[in-house]
Amino acid sequence: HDVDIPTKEATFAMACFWSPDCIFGATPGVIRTRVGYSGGTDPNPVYRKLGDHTESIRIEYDPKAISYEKLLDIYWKNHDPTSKMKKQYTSLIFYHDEEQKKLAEDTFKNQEKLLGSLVTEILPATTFYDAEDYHQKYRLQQHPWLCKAINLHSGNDFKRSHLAARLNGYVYGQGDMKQFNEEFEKLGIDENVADFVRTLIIKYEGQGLTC
Ligand code: MHO
Repeated sequence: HDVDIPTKEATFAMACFWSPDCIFGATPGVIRTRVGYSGGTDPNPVYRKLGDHTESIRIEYDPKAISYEKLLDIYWKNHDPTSKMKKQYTSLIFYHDEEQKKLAEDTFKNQEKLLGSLVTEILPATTFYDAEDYHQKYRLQQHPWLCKAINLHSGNDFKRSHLAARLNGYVYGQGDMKQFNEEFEKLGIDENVADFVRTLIIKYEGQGLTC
């Protein structure tokens, strides 16, 4: 399930982390995702006791296949950076280097021109606490037959697997049939599994994400 190529990291907070896990997971060039808590100073946050942390997603991407600008574009388009939320769901960009910081600031200014004042904060990436296993690839985990068929069992499997990242998007209407048909063989899944995923692509196509 793993893809062994050099990756870079990107980290965002954009409200409930289940949807970004689907959106980025199905984006070509994204290799792995994991969801967690970051941005605060309270030690060892958990879902029922987040303290001053925010639901966040950490993305490992292939910089040869997708740019950080493109990831930022997806970030801005898929949440509302103008609405004041509680800390759990606020809008944050965590940069991993100076280049990401600069691009985050530039796109922030563009968004501000378009939308008015933003709540988004741009912060250095610090400790990222992985969320509980049941939050990892949450939409995929709603299909136990599928998870078992592709050999995903432990929480670590859900965090490390490239296939898990992609299917978590497809089973919730992200990516599309064309993209799926082009890549399912490369992902190493058989026709049985592919057919199961196709029924879900059809079911969720165009439905829009809730959380
Ligand atoms: N409505 C969902 C949000 C979960 S999200 C990971 C729930 O309360 O379970 O914040």
